[in-house]
Amino acid sequence: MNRRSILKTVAASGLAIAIGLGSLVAAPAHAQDKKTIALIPGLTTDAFYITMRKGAQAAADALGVNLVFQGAPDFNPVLQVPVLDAVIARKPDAILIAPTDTTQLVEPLRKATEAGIPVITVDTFIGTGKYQTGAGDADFPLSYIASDNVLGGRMAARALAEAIGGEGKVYVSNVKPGISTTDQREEGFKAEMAENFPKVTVLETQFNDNDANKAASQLQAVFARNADLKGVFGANLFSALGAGNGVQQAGQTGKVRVVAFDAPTSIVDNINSGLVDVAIAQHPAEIGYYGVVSAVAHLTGQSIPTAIGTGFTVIDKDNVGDPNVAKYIYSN
Ligand code: T6T
Repeated sequence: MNRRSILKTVAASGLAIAIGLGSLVAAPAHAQDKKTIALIPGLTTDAFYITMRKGAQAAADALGVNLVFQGAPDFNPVLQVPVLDAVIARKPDAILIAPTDTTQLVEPLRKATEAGIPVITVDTFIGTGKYQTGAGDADFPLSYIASDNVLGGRMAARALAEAIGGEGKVYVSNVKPGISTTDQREEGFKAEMAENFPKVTVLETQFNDNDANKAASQLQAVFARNADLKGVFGANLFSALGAGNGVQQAGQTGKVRVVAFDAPTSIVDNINSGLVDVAIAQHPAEIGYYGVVSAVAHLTGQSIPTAIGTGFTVIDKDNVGDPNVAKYIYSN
């Protein structure tokens, strides 16, 4: 191969990686002007955010920027705000954050913008999630990168309705009101049931504060009040884990059907044993990857989309063994 065709081949393979990165894949930054991007997760010990961090780190390595990962041990705005303040004080070049409350993070994040630090929200949003519109007082983040959570809730409703034969009592095991993602999943779930499954009764939502043990006790309490309970939708990792454990502890595996949002490693056993019918895996690594790419694009003078949607993979007993599906199971 002559020099020109080698260059062409290199350029072509580079193109696939660089789609959307524009000039960002050019020369790596010099050590002293290496940009630093901070990623603040909803909480540090959740496999969803651990997987997001891996995607973010992959992009940071590819683009020659530093990634700092700093968060609180629980999904709680009271704990997240001091972490955010500490990150702002270190003056990173950009902040990626999963805000733990749609309203309580607005003013703390405004401080970042006022300090000249661009903000992108990942996974969750503040305000309405419609950014850079000139409307409302929470549209200042540059971009929102996440799953379509209303759609995810609708997908969960269809899966659960199918599992229970289109009729009977179900409920949503959820974290707490005020979190954009889980609020939207519940909204989508209820809308889908109301529109397309009139024989399904959705009981009152049980809020577990992201505590799987509480979600398990709540399942048993709901079952004690409703012996004809047919199913439960666990609206995030801990809600689903706990609701599934509750079903197992009540001796109802396969009788009270479970649809889980998120895909921790334990989901494989839970699907294989029949405890969980369907898990809707988000693509957190994609969220992290595009978060860093977008931040670097902005920092190098490119315009960026105000919203980027990432995908889902629906996992059930028929495909859980397929490596192309299993790769979406979250890292620990
Ligand atoms: O479901 C994810 C995330 O999307 C949500 O905002 C909070 O809970 C998780 O992190 C799972 O625990």
